[in-house]
Amino acid sequence: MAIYFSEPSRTFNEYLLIPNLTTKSCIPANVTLKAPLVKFNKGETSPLQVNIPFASAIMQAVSDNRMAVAMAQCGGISFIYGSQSVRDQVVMVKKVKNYKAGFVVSRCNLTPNHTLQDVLHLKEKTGYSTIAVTEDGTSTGKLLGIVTSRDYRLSRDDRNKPISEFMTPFSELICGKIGITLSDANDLIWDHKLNCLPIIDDTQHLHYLVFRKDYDRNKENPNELLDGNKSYVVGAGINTRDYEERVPALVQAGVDILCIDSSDGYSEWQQETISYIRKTYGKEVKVGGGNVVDKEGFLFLAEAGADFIKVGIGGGSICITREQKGIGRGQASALIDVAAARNEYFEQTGVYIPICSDGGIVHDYHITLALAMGADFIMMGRYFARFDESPTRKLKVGNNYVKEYWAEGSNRARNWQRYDLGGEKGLVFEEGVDSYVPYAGSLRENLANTISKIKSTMCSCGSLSISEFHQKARLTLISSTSLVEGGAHDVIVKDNQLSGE
Ligand code: RVP
Repeated sequence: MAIYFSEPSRTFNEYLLIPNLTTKSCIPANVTLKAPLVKFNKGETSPLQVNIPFASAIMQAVSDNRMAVAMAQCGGISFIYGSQSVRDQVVMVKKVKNYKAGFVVSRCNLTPNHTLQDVLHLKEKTGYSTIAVTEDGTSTGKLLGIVTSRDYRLSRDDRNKPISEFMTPFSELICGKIGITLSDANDLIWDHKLNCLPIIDDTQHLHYLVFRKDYDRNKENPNELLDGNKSYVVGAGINTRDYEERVPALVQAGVDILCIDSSDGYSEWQQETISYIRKTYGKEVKVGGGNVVDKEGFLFLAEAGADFIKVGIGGGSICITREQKGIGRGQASALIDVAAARNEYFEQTGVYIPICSDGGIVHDYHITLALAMGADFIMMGRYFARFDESPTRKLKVGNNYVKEYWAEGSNRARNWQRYDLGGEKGLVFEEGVDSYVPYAGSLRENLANTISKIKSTMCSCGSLSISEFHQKARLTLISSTSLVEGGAHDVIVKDNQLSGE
């Protein structure tokens, strides 16, 4: 007879945290979000850690080299998508590992139709005074000019004056071509007495800005995640088909960690892939497995030798696996079970295997709940797809800006290896959709906001680190009526001030 789980599958929305005593030293500034990425023995620390517990999803629409650099600068990690040729994936990994500090993606961007008032707003919001003027107002749009505080006089200029009337136009700019070295870029800056050198490609699209002052990298990115050679740390997705070709190429390119990307990781295919890596590289090459949703799946991958284990089936925002195949589990229940299995395994073996909660994060507080439930780090797709740094197009739909976001199991990505169960090659039916997500601006600003919410909740729960949070968190299931009570209710909310994250 079939086995029935006695508890229903629960989602993050069904839980809330109960505060613990907040001591006076328990302030956000004292909270660390450092988290282990790979397994380690009791009493030791993980050989690979993240400074913030965030990983960007192994997806075409999320994790390319640009996202990976931005994530590492903020202290997290990207897993560059594997649903591309080995060669292309290697190029992306190399771009991250060879990324030259000093080349920054423009943080302040407007279009020529914006006004002086917009310039002043942006300056006040970000603290930066150099603004790239691009055709579409993005950091990678066609460069049309630059605005600095030297281009306007507040005492004289009308605030409604369009940027096109006072910017330094492209025709008067000195630019560097993509591929230029930092030292050549600095020479140009000195020779032409510039403050900032835009780096463009053959189609005049902006890639980076290089600033005159040799800026203090550490101050700019206090959390950045670097390897022993001071290159950014990056991960990559692999599959259970072409690993004998893909893994050596990625290792050669300097990848720091691999993750087998699959919707269902409780399989002999994953065991075989991990075993190949162990036989070829011993413990040197780190590899995560998944996804699983219960103790059995966890133990199988733990025994197979996975360095971390990813949790979640069917909870992704673009995922229709549950509808198509009828498999999956509410993300909260999956995580709670796997975390318990991880803790039991740790007690029995002395080996701590980090778990990653993958998919289904809708609100920032869901991240905090996932950490409370035992996740070491959180993988997200939708969250990151919304930012400038994701690889997809930004479009205007109606009155709103959106970014494209498509599933790996959609016809668009055709990542059939992710859903492979042996046998014939190819995507037989879709397990995901092609969609838009609301455009949300820059990764850095949004992450800072999310992180401050997480730290604040951790303080309310009396926890200064994720491991302390794992021990101390107290959670309650909520009823559907208390869910209503949790939002603004019985008032008329002005404008859309509570649109949230
Ligand atoms: P979300 O953050 O909710 O957008 O979910 C992202 C996750 O969804 C990915 O990390 C991956 O595990 C899963 N995914 C990606 N494609 C598909 C699919 O086609 N079903 N699912």
